[in-house]
Amino acid sequence: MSEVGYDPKAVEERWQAWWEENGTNNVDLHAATNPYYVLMMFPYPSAEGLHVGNVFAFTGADIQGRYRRLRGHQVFEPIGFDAFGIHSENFAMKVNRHPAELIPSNIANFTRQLTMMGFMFDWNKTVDTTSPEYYKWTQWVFLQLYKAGLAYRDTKEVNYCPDCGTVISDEQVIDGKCERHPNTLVQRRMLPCWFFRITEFADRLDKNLDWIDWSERTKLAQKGWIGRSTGAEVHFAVAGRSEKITVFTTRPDTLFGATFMVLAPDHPLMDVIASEGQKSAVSDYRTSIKSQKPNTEGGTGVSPVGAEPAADKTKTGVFTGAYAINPATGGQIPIWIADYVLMGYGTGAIMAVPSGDHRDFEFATKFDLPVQCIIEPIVGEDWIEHTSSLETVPTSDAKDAIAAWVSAGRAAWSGPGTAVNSANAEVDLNGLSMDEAKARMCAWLESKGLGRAKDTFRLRDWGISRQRYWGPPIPIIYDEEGNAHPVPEDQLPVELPPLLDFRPKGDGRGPLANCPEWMATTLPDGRPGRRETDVMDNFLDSAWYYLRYLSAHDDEQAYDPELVSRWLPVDMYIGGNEHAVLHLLYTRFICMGLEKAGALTMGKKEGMQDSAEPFHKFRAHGLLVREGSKMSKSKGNVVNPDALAAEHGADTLRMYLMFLGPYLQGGDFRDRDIMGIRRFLSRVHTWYADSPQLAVPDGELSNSVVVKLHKTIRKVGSDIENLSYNTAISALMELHNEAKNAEHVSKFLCESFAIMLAPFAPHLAEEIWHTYLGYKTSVFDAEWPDFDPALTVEDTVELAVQVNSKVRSRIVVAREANEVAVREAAMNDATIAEQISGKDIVRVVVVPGRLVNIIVKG
Ligand code: ANZ
Ligand code: ZN
Repeated sequence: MSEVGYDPKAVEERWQAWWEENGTNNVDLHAATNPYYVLMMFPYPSAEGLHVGNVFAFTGADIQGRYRRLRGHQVFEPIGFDAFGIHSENFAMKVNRHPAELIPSNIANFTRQLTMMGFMFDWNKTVDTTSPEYYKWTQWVFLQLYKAGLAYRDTKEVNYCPDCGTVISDEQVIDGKCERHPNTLVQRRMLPCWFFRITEFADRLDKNLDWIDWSERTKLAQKGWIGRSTGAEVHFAVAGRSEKITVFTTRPDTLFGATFMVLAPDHPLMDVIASEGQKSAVSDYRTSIKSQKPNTEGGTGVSPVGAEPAADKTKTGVFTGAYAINPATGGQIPIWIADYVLMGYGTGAIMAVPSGDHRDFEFATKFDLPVQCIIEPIVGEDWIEHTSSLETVPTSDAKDAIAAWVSAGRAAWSGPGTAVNSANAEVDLNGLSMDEAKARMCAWLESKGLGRAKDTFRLRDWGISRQRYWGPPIPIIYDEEGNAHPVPEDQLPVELPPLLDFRPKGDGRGPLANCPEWMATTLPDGRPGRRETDVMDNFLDSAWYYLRYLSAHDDEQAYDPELVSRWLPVDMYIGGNEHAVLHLLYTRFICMGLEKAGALTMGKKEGMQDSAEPFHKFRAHGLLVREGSKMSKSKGNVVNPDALAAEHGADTLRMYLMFLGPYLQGGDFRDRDIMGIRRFLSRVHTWYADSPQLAVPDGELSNSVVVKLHKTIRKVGSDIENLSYNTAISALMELHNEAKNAEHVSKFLCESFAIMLAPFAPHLAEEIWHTYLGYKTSVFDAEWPDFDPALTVEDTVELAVQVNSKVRSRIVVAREANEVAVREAAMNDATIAEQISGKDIVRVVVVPGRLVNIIVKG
């Protein structure tokens, strides 16, 4: 097979220049009548340049954009740079340069590489989050949320990474360690910080995941993070006092079995209710907990949200000397304090039901507290998962033993069962199933004002303060009393001063705090003021960038409402699942917040049940691995796309990456396989160079080629829509094999193949379109070919078509096609249509599976 003529470098340079000259990729946002917004997670422009993993992700998104365009949409496919943040800042410190100095050359390098790969980006609408023209509006977003009551400052326990020298968000803590410093335990520090009230939307953020068209694994991760618990809030009176203790429980059905209460060590009521005799024991216990090293792995410090203290840990706690009244039994129950109850979850207080909850059972066992059985277990095969007991349960006769042990208070049971010992004069749960008992208990509590059904979420407010330099300053000014005032919108941006020493000092204050000239300012009312010195979390920059793309150079507004309602929600968003609970949750919150502030109204899209959801569809792409392990810098197995593109061409690299495996699952990068794609594209090129002289009218193609072509059109279209690129490429290869061995080709075949190749190998397709198929306009202004459904059914038969009993043509139809369909197919056949045109049809005879005979007159 000769490679004569295929010079990827020349082809790619030619068409990239042509696209730029002709503005092929630029869309008129205001004029679009059939808009399609395809978005990919924009990159952080690192000094190392584009990673082949980025190329993998972007190619998959670019195929969507190019395909939709061929389907008649005006496609907006923007790109930008997420250049603020610790990552850039740490790198700058490492190489002893200023980040502001490094970013422009990194962006220039990324731009070169992205252009080289032939993505359909509209370069007129690109953004750089570190430019004042961009972050002016990031600060504006903050102010909108502030006005809507969604931004607040609070001094609470936050996650502090000593190596980062800053507070980080809950989402950036992985198993108690910093996501950037996997060996560094995150500390819990009391610091004044700014928060976004994401918890206000917890219910909505969770519920929308039930219908939104996103990758399942992304939705699952987000649901887990939001962490809805369905249960009830119950109020307990404190004996002899006016205070009430409210608990959150997922098991209101077990209220009759609540034999004590436990409060978190830092529960605010603790100082009030502890009895004189127990005050010092309580305070000693609290001190002992505080002094323990902050740790989230079974230690006794306060854990970040989501981290449960290890189950096998021996329980500690002390009696407060106070008693509460169980509202169901009317009995007095002791109130304890223990660190297995966390202040940051629910209400920071629990009703302890040792017969139903293993942690409570362990605690009751250790401190000799009463256990009251309130459930008759339904013991199944999985009994062991639901049991915890004082003694070792014998496995032989366990099933029988369990029920007896639970009723004797020798074991706790968390599995299914029937309520027992659960009645008072007003409410009777006995004999009910767990769910029935929950509902009845909630109804009773509500009727008595003692509680209500309620859901609790693990999600906590988003801490956005960073005590670092490389981010947009939070637009707040303090007066001399320390009250916060928003910076007036017409004074934005609050520019980041060009600090030479931007290293964090680790004192809990940002580097801007060492810049008194910058801090000193004036309040709108003329009083002296002091600027906030924290900068905003990098995730805020990326939480609204898809809005800014639409108005990238608009000095008057963050985004144009008309464009927002025309283009949003984004039709297809593609990115990595590592952002499931960070970026993807924050963006959803930001849109809900901006909508609440009256600052955002998106358009309507089919199937969208919430007007503030920014992404109609989201698909998480897979990961690229190399020899079995994830490609990453630390493993030293990162592949540089420059060398590969230079050697084989961007089209080959694009197509190779898409051919590695299912796009949504990822694939293994093996360098040697790239030659297979290179040879394929060469053969395609040669075929076009040789074929046109063989072209015949469509009707004269052999049937097997026709069927193959129509099946391929159907398959490639639906595969692209399902992001199944590897199978689409296989289908193109098969079609090409069949076509190149065929005696003849037709115009429709040659054009269809070029169009179908175009999303994958845009440069070569453009070359073919112009040089061999003779067009003067872009292949991307062509129309995706239509397939004939009758030709694509799997089980087909070939029928002879006769006109006045003479065979004139052959058609392929579905074996099960009915007479009407067969007749229609016969009449529509190009040859037959010509033969019978202008004649009277007397009769049509269909012999199933064999022939059609059309009798005509005249
Ligand atoms: C009584 C009860 C009886 C409970 C029973 C469980 C089983 P999830 O599913 O994680 O939401 N709880 C509530 N707040 C807590 C806190 N701040 N720290 C530690 N534990 C807390 O768990 C909810 C259950 O965990 C609640 O339901 C409560 O114990 C406990 F047979 O209440 B339960
Ligand atoms: Zn860190």
